[in-house]
Amino acid sequence: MSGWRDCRGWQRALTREPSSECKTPEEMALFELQNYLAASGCGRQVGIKTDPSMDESFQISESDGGVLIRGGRRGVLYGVYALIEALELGESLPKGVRTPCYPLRMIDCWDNMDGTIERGYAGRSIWFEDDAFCYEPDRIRRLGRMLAGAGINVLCINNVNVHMPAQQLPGSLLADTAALADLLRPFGVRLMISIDFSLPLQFGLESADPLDLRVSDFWSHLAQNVWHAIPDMAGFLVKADSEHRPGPNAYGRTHAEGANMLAKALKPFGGVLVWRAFVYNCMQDWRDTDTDRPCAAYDLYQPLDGMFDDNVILQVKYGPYDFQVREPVSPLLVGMNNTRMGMELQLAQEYTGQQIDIFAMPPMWRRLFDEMGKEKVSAVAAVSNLGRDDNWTGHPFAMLNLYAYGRFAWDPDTDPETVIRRWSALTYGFEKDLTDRLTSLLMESGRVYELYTAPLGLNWMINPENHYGANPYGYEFMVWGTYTKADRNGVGIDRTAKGTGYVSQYPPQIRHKYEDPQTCPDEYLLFFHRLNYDFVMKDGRTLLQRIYDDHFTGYELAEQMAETLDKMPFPEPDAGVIKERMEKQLENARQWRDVTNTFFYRFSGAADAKGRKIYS
Ligand code: GCW
Repeated sequence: MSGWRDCRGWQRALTREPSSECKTPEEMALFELQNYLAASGCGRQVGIKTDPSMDESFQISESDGGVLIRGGRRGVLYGVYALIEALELGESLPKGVRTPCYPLRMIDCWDNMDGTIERGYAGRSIWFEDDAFCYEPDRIRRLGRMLAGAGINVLCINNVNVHMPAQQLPGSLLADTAALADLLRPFGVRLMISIDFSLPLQFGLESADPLDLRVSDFWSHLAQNVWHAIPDMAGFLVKADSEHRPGPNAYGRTHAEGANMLAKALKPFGGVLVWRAFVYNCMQDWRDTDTDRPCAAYDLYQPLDGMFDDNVILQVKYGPYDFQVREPVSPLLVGMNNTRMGMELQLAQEYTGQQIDIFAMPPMWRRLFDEMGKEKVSAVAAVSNLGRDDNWTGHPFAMLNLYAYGRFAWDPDTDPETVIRRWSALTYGFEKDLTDRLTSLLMESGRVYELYTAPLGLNWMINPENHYGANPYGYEFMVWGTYTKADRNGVGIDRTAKGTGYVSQYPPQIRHKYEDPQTCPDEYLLFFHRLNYDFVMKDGRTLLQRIYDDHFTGYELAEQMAETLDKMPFPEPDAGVIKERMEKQLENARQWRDVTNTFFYRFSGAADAKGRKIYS
């Protein structure tokens, strides 16, 4: 990837680096506008008018050949980016007042201070190295432009599994965080940090009990320091009692007590406390059939509905497991009516191809928002797919997911195809038919990946260490509560009332759809049901034949994707990377197809009805 310096991708039209002179989003808005108008020679008269009461909203109006962008302090910057996109795409200008649906549109980075990124697939951290902050300010400004251009306004800079030299938190670490916040402020991006619930212990307190006054004083004092250094800090993010992280349970306290204590410390400064709901028994004995991991979060949090302070956001992963290719929306996201909720998505392709295999996420998000109802949450977050690689995301197409996430965060009614087409056109500027072809390839990409990896809701048949590659029994006897229970007769877990009862966590209209295998969508069939291989599916095929067919089809479609991409005139360096990764994807898909089909063939003893090769 030599010679490839922070390629501009969908922001190609912005030819000049964002200026270090701009200190506010209003100044940046003016700079970006002039930058664009000069470079594009578009000759339009464009004015900007700030109306602070509009905050993040903007309105673009046209009169007598002139254009006026009216908006709040941050709104005008969003307005400028919206104008530039419309002009670049040859679209008519956005009409009416545009306001983001969710006030908190977050990116959560799992960056560690040693420079590594947990589940990162695009190189090292952009701002950490050797246990310290380390970055080029220019690159941070480019990042700010990218986030603001996508409409994202909060960046959580460190891993929820906190590995920070805590002692420095009130000192040098804070000064450095403040310097980073200064660089991102002109883009309307505020920072958040992940904190360790047991931090008081590291400062010599004997306990981190949330009901101990010394503990709450400690946090209040820390919050004072943080907001003194960074007055517009967005808040703290916490992973507690989850995968061996410390939390309130150690002191016999509930998660509401733990979260509220922290929230109270942040309240005077307007900060939010984002509390993750990724809590389950990660030391399960696989012999224990009474425990079903997807039930865990709802069982724990639903009884606490209404008990969280109003500056707490309960952040829930989109599905009840963990970012699998296909999970139904978490019942917690539909079942908490008196708590501020946030949905957590994952741009990092941990289980979706690791930025090697192509996986465009907008169709998945469309489905999730439709299943959940956009009004159920008041915030969205997404685990970052960014890193120090020169193109930011490893695979150039992975940038689509960041861009599209921002669009969904502004408007959860976003149409997946439209957002993919816009990104494709902005990034590559192909003729219409090529853009159409790229758009439909990307639209299908998630489905293709699903077919050769995990069709019909068959999750977790992967390598446990790195979460990449076929390994049907990889998770079967582990402590993680992740089982498919394949045997010679069938596969899947019965999550109906007769089984683990998970389906009962949904309201009736959703429950009824899933609890009967005849009405349950095929994509979720083995998530909700345990079925024999000779079960007859809606299309008349047996379950086993569908498993075989889906894997064969997935591979064939991946081959077709490779052919289509080969004929597309991507510029270098994208062309080389796309080709090299597609080759790996094909290798991966072939392995996945054959390993999985052989696995089920060995158990069932039944050959493929179409006589295709299944290795014995
Ligand atoms: O599935 C797991 C990931 C961990 C991650 C965890 C979480 C940050 O494999 O790497 O830890 O989810 O979301 O907390």
